[in-house]
Amino acid sequence: MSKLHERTLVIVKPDGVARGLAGEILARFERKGMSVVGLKLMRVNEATAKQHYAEHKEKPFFGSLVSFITGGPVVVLALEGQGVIEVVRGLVGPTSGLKAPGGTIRGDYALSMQNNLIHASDSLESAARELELWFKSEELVSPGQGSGSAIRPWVYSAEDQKK
Ligand code: FUP
Repeated sequence: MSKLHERTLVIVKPDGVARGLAGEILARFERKGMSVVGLKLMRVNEATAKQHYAEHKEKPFFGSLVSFITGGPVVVLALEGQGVIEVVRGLVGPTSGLKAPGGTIRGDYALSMQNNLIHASDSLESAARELELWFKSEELVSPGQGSGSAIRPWVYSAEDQKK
């Protein structure tokens, strides 16, 4: 697949949705030039939450994390673009809102470790696993068919577009 079509999974967690920040957060990704290829508001059931956070199942905060993410609606996004997995992690910032620098999403809007507004896949493997867990294939548009197609020639150089 073209490097411009890398994909990542982003969740605006219940705190972000309840605080009315979903639009603000989505706008940051749109302004960066990324393409939205999947988007929905939904409730998370416990089984999906546990699968999503499976790597943390032995951690002391696991139960609290599952309660938190299932405690209200979330907005789930699939984003596409060159290097999006790493670029989105950079825009989101370090895990704790207390440590995240200003300019990052968590740094600008969060004051907690758990209530840190947003989840973003951290590797190609987790992005593939999480996109599959959260989206049915028919809920995602084809590569290159997401939002922002009109600006793509300005976001990417001619060289980028050959990748
Ligand atoms: P991140 O990749 O930055 O979202 O963070 P992790 O995958 O390390 O952790 C997943 C979630 O667990 C975080 F978003 C917040 C929560 N967490 C805690 O509540 N306490 C901790 O000590 C570590 C993480």
